Amino acid sequence: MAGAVPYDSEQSAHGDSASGYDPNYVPDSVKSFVVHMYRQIREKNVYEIHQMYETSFQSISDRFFKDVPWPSVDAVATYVDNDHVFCLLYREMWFRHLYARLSPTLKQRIDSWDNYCNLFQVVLHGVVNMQLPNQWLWDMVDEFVYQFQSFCQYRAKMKNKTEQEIALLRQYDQAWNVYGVLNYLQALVEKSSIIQILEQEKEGLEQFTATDGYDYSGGSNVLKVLGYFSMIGLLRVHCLLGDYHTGLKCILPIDITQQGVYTSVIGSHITTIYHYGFANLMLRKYTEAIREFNKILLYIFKTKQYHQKSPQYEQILKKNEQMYALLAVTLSLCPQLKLVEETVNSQLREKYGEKMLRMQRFDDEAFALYDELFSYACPKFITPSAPSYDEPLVNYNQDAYRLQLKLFLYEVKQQQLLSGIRTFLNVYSTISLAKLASYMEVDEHTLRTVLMTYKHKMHSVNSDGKIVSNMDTNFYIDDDMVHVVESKAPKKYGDYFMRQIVKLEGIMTDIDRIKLEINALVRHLQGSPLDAADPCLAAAPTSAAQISVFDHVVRAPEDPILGVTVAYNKDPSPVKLNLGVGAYRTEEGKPLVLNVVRKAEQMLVNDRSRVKEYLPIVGLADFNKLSAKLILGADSPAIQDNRVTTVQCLSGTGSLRVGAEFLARHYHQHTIYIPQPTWGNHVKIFGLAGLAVKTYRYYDPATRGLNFRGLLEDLGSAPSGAIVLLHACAHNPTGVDPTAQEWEQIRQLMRLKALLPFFDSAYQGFASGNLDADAQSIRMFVRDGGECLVAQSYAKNMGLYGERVGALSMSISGFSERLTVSVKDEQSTGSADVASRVESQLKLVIRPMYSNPPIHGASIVATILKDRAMFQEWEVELKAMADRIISMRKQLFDALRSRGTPGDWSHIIKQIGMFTFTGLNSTQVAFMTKEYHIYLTSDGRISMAGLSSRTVPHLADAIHAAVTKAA
Ligand code: KET
Repeated sequence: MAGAVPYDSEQSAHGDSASGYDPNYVPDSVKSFVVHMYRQIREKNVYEIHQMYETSFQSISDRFFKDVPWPSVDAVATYVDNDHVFCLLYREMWFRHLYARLSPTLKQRIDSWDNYCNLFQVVLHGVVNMQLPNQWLWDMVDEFVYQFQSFCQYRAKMKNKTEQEIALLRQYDQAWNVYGVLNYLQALVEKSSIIQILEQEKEGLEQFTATDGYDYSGGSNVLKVLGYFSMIGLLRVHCLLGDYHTGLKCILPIDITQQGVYTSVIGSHITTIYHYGFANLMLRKYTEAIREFNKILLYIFKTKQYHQKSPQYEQILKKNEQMYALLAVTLSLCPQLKLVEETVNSQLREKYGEKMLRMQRFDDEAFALYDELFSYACPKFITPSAPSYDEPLVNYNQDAYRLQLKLFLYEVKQQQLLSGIRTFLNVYSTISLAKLASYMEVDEHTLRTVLMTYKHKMHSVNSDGKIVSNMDTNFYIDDDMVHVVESKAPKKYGDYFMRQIVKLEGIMTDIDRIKLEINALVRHLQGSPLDAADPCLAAAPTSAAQISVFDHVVRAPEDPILGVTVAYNKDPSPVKLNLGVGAYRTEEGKPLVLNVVRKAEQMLVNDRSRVKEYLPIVGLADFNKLSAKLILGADSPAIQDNRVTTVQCLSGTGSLRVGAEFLARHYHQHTIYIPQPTWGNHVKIFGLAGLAVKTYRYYDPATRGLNFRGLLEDLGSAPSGAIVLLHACAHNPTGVDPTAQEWEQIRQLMRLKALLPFFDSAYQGFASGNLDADAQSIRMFVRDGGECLVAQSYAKNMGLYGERVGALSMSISGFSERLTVSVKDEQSTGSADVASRVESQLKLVIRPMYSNPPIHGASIVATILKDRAMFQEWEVELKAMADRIISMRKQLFDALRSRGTPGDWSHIIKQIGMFTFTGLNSTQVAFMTKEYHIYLTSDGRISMAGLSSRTVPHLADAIHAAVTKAA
């Protein structure tokens, strides 16, 4: 069926607050929500959709629809071109909200079923061409199963049903029928080919997990991901029906030991493991249950703080508690504590320590505890079939639960016999049957039976049909003796103790030596005659007569970039040419001080009021404000909302380092991904700050262009939250930048995976000659409202290399403020406050590093940025530098072509910014330096700014010779 649920008087009886509810009234915020959402869906902006779905929907619900439904779909349809699919999605959310906050009527339950049928039909017939966030797709499957379960519960409570309700139940007997539910889930699995996709992924033929199920080539992820989540839906439904074996079979295609798309959404992760663990517990596969409960509980323990604001938070906590209860139960039946990690163990002790002790006794009280914990933690079992409506109306909604409880307790009872055995087997290595029988107060025959039962009960069948053991202690009977064998090798403590002993001995020796030294010193100070034979005094390492205590220090190699200048300076040749460091030179080969810089300096010198006092720790306030504007744009909403904090640092390098130190202290993820290749200093800056540095593919030597696919794959498989270093423009050393469209895809991927962007902007204005154009990549990330770090340098674009002027800006997420304008007043101070707290911590990073930054360079920059005319003058000079570089590209390219140098040199023209990544290898570079006195970095990078019309022919000759003569 289509159209809205008629919200008639009978159905709106949800208490007083609903009495004024008009299903056709659409508040402005809802209007803008649906219009915006519809547009984002059409434009496939998954990140925005995700944000609206997670944040705006909740806040609008809280504000307007706390205890009434959202406006009817008919009322909003006009705002979204009556789009059929969008209306189905809207209704799905409409019902979900209704189920969560009110209690649905029978008619509404039936209508919701209809809506799911329509929605799944559309998806199954492949006419949905959109990209929806995994969170949403998961919620759909999750809610579908939940409503099914809720319907079964509702229907089973027959006692007070009205005649009208029973008539409806009879009439719509297909609604939420178990076969229909299973069929839809199964159809989604099959139609999506997800099982084949996951198979092929193992052979490297498919990319599903690495992209979190998203399709970056413009396709739709909806069917695939719904199919994927449906496997988990099936597991859950089969568990609700008590068919654990089939349930586990349904998720076999998902490798539960690895991260996967199911771990990309916390709800799906928890639901999967909860049911997986529970099914294993019921099938007596205790070790498997313990292992997975342990892992997920540890995961929740470590990450729950990040979900505090999520609408799922309560649910997460509840499942967490239930899984502790299940773990307590499982461990009591199978005491494999060594599978449990320390943190989880201590939580478990706190919650259930005492109960677990009592449960091990297997008396009536223990039995009651098993009952209690099972009942608290088990799924809401259902009876899937409809009752006979002609018989007396009784409630039977507890039947399924009682049956499962009975089965479980029956198993527990059987284990009772076995607990004694376990105790004795743990103590003895061999014991005679007679003795054991007497300890256990049974006859030998019974004991043999019990021992066999123990063996049997401690085994189970795994998914491949193989019998596996859950035993911690194993035994065999030889004649009349029971021999116990440890089934798992005990941990080797020997090594550990040996290492500790050696370490302690070392410490003792050190202490002895220190004692001797102090004694000698005391004697010395007391004026007692020096004992030349005293080994301590004689060897005092700082005494003048000795060789240096730093004698062991080895010579470090020169820096790969700055070392080129050192070598160049030593070369006496008149034709020598330095193309190593990225520093601008004029046509005459001279360093350039911009006119506008000279002017600003003159103004500063003339201003007698200027003093040389310390700057504040964060630097010059004006400079910081103007720098943020320059990079983020004067109209940046982030700046307007006061959620940007900027600190002056020592040029680009210092800004990167301060940012890195801050992240190492205050950010939960300590892995940073840097492009391969990148500016060589990045590895050291981030590594020394304590971050783990990994690379993502960036450059493809074959095409001398961007390896976009590799980049997406690598970022796609980065752990959620990882930091990613991005060159804002004019990538160093490759000169290859993503296109605007590629940037957009990178942004979407990063936002989805919550990867944290850290931009290095060392060349703003040098790529295109235009300051705004070169900042587009950054502004794209700031515009979406998410978090972002930027390190800015004025070394190149203002030619202030040696003045060390730069800035670190951090833009704090301001999502809620921007999208839910109507609820702004409730949240508006949040981000600005975070920004100021962040700044306070940045000060703690800077103060012990260099206290505060230098004043001169920042004053020059502030003077220029502040004054309109000077700013324009700077733009003209900057453009001239960029243009000269571009003309050098053309000249070099022409020169090589005219020489007929082998190879395609078009990349010289295509690449942008200060550098050309020539593709020359290190042998060819060495040849050029030796024979032609041309200095460049060994990776073949040349600084185009170091060239001039005069030196181009010399360089072209050198390259020609290197390519034709050197290997
Ligand atoms: N980031 C990048 C990408 C970069 O190329 C440089 C400098 C910097 C940051 C730092 O510059 P600062 O001077 O701290 O603002 N690169 C050139 C100079 C150098 O290596 O120090 C270069 O690659 O030649």
